[in-house]
Amino acid sequence: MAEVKKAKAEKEAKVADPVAASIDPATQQMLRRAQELGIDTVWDRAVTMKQCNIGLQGICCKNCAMGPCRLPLPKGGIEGEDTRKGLCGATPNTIAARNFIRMIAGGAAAHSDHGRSVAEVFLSVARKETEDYKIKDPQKLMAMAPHLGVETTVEVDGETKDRDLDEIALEVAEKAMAEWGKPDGELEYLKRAPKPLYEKWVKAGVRPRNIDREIVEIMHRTHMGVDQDYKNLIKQGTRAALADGWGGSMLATDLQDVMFGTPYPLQSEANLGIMKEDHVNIIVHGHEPVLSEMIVAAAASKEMIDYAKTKGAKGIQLGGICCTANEILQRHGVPPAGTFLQQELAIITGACDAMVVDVQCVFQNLANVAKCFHTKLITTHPIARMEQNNVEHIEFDEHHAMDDAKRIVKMAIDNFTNRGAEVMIPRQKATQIAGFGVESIQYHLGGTFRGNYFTLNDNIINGRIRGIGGVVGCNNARTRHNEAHIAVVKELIKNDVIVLTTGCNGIACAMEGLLTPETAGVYCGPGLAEVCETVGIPPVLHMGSCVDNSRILLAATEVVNAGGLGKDISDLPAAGSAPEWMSEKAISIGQYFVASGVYTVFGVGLPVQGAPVFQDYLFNELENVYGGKWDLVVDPIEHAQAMIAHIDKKRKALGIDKARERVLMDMADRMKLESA
Ligand code: BF8
Repeated sequence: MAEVKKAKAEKEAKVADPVAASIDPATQQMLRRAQELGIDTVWDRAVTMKQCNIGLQGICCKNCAMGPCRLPLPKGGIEGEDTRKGLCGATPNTIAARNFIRMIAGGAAAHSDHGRSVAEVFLSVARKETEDYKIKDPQKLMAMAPHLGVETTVEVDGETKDRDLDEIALEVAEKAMAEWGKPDGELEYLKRAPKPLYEKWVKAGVRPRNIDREIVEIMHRTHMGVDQDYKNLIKQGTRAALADGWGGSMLATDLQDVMFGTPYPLQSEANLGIMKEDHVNIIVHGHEPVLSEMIVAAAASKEMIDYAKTKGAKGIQLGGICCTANEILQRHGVPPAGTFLQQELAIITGACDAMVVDVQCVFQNLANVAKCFHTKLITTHPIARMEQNNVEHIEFDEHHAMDDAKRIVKMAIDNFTNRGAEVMIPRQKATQIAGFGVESIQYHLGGTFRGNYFTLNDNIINGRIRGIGGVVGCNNARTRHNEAHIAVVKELIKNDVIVLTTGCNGIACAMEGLLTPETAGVYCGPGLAEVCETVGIPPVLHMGSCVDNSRILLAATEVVNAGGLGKDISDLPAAGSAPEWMSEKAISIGQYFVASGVYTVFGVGLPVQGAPVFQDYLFNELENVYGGKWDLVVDPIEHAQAMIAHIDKKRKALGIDKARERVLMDMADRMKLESA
């Protein structure tokens, strides 16, 4: 009844109810503020704009001009043969599979084109064409080189010597660039996966040949009148998704680490309360960190801080939204001002002197909101411009990156004095420890002396840690902001499941204060709490942006390699989750996790529900091919419980389902378990 009343009130008012829109008080406050000022936000638009029920179920085909053909499920479900078909005869399975893999193409393209941009900058570094970027982490370069087939040593007169670093960098850059378009072979990084997984990909015939080709082939196969077999369509979807996770995204992560530094744990804060009334506030938003890295440096320079002081500001406060935020958080401790859904709200504070956007997850409505304030909205990427005339475009170029960054920071400083009286910054912000990655987990769990994943494996085997949950992904204005993210994560850690997070889930967890070691004593089950307290880590480890989901793949591989928990990722007591997803990138990530052997649960809904046979293929049969499968569970507690049930199933299969005394396992013990 209360729900009906609320819906009715919303309908009459045509604006969102702030408390129903978000669990976060800062967001609620700013949403109220927006409504007072008569500025519409994504939540208000979600009240007035109804979703298309047929599109939601994935059974609308608009791939030719005889359509759109809409194939709704008959009322009361399908009895007997499913006779639905489009004008050309396309079945619901074909249509849903085409739509699904087109989403994979979109997601894989976004991640991988980001990776390509990074590789291009790295090529400029290797060719010494830019002064602004350098190799910051040569160790990471040496670590990634062999995976691209680049030698790091050379034989001279029968002696093995280290190769010149510049030479290695150039070859790595060229090899990396070739991954997008080489004519023969397969992606080099596929062999980083555990061998049994690689062999599954060989058997299924899904090894990506090069990144671009797999995405193009999706567009060809889903053109009118081409691939008409949902199994064959999803096979291509898998190829493109693997080209993302084990290709474009992984290369983006590696090369960003080489140029900008590999993240190590650091302290920061999160939420809109990081903005400061007496400072120049610059918010960077989007995904590619190449420009924001320079903005971080420019904003920290004495020259710019002194200049800000001449305008009456006490300093410069940099903050972020979305995954650009995660990138500069992980490496520099710059605090995120919020998740994807809070982007308009950062401007509505009235204290945002410049918002600098690059690519992906950027609302076009930002320009309309910026018009109501003094905020300079600056686009920076040639492929992502806005039509509104209040938007400035400063095109970033790696050859004069620092000049571009200084120009942008100066523009923000000059704008500080133009602020109106309408500043309102919520006070909420939470402390967080972020900056985890494959390397730092290894270090944290064993120190420099015996740094390895053995300690993690031992604690999983002895049952203190029940399993691993990867919880990632977006917010979605069709669900209550952050509610499912936080409920899923809390339910997992309560049940001793350690959580690896990326993307907007990472920001949501930070806002909720879940990214501190102290959280362990409050929310975790006794086993996980004990491990976190002993080692000094939070129970939720922030691994970075969405391209950094590749870090989760590699961490899982390290767990397999450390022994005792099976021979493949699909053997691990682990599960993946995206409770509030919305983006095509999430579908690509979901598919590469499934194809890497992970049981992957989505919330919200999946656009396959109108094609039950195709859905069943994703939700059940894919497990026979890769060991991983999709699932959809909307209720967050049931969602987490489904992950826990899967983790328990895997523990049982490994013979570690009985509570065990903590014993330090040696290699012989682990081998015994493996052969059990
Ligand atoms: O790439 S989690 S809303 S910001 S798509 Fe976008 Fe989703 Fe956030 Fe990062 Ni990922």
